[in-house]
Parts: sequence; structure tokens; C-alpha cells
Amino acid sequence: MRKNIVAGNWKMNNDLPLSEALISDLKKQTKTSNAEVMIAPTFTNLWHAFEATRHDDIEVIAQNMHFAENGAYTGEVSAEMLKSVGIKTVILGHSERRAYFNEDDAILAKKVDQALTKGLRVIFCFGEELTDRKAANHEAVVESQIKNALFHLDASAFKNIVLAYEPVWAIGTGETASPEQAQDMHKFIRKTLNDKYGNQVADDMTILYGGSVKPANAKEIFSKPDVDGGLIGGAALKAEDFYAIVNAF
Ligand code: G2H
Repeated sequence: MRKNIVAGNWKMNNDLPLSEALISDLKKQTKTSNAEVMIAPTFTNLWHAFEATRHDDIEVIAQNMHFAENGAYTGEVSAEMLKSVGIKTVILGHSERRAYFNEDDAILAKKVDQALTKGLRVIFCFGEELTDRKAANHEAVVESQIKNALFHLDASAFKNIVLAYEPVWAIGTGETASPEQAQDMHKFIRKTLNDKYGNQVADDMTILYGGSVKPANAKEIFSKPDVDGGLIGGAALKAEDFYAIVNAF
């Protein structure tokens, strides 16, 4: 079933004391919308965050994981490790992982497979760069990112996938896709799913928008029929701003 989700991607911000303080502030906020609320602290803070929000309407999720079961992968974190600290959802394919850590479609397909095999829900991110948009290639780029990482899956796997469209040119830049640009792309994504898997998968898919969402623009973006929520970076680091976005539905 399609849901409204607002997920805060903290990226490499907040050490343990700052994470504790932000979670304490988040717990003081009031949710007036029906959105599912998620926060993605860095690995070292996951266990604390999970414990601290155990009785709250906040799901703690991970920003990344490795595709292997376990073994000699120094510095990496496995699906089982995430599960052992209470994590049920993992973000994969964020553009910063693609750009700075060379994660390509083939690696991401393996990560998606491993996450789903282990019973984790995946928030799968993708999006075009500015040059793609300027060349009017944005739909082709997004289509290939989705096809290459996800279209080997059965339709039933999509129950455990949330998609997050994040145009690279709008990430952390202060520049946001217009609500119309977001709607057009989300509609295209749903059509791409529909062409391959049919109506049910396409209609049920939760598709988030990410890229400089803030309290001032969230309401208009979320009002679009194919936008089901947001993946929030900078504005997720202040509890009041984050909940203003959560409550923008
Ligand atoms: C996109 C987004 C969160 P920001 O990366 O995933 O970050 O809202 O800071 O653009």
C-alpha cells in the first residue's frame, strides 16, 4: 500500500551527544499528519537511536549497508548487523554513495538483493545530474537507474521497496525541483513501473522526493498526486524544521 513517508537523512552529521540531543528534541514535537516518520543517523548512533525511540512514532533506519553476508570487508556493515540493532529499513543508492564511493547500478542491484533477502525494507534513491536535465536526458537516466538496479526483481519484491527521486542538482544546493518537475518525474517513474509490472505495483509504490526540501516548500511538493513524501537532508537536522515538513501533509 502507498504510504506517506518523511525520512530524515542525517548523512555524516551528529556525533553521539548531538544525536541524543536531536532525538530528545524530536520527541518533543507533535505529529499532526499521517506520515510515517523515519530518521537515518550514522552507523555509530543507530543502537542508541533505536533504544531512545523504541516507544515513539519514529523509525530509525540506516543510510547504507554492504552487499556481502559477512567477511573480509574492512569498514563495512552488513544487513545482519543492522538488524541486530533493530533496523528494518535501509537507504541504498544515495547520490553521494554513487558519486563519492563509486556505487554503480551493478553494486546497487547486489545491495538491494541482499537487503531484501535479509528482510529489510529498501529506500532506493536515484536521480539525474544537471547535465542530464539540460540535455533533456533526465527521464532516460532515471529509467536506466531503476531498470538496472531493480528490474531483475519479481513484482512481489516491490512491497518492500520505497523509491526516492533525488535530482543531483537539487541536493544540498538550496535549489529545489519545482513541484511540477517533481510531479512530472514521479508520474514517469510510476509509468515505468506500470509498463514492466502493471498497475498494482505502480499504484502501490511509495515515491519520495528528495533535494532541498524545507518547511517553506514541503506543502506544495507534497500536494502533488504522485509525490508520497520526502527524503530530507539539511532540514532534518533541526527538530522544528523536520516536524514542520512531517506535518506538511
Ligand atoms: C538529498 C537530501 C536528503 P538535502 O540528499 O537525502 O538532502 O535535503 O540536504 O538536499
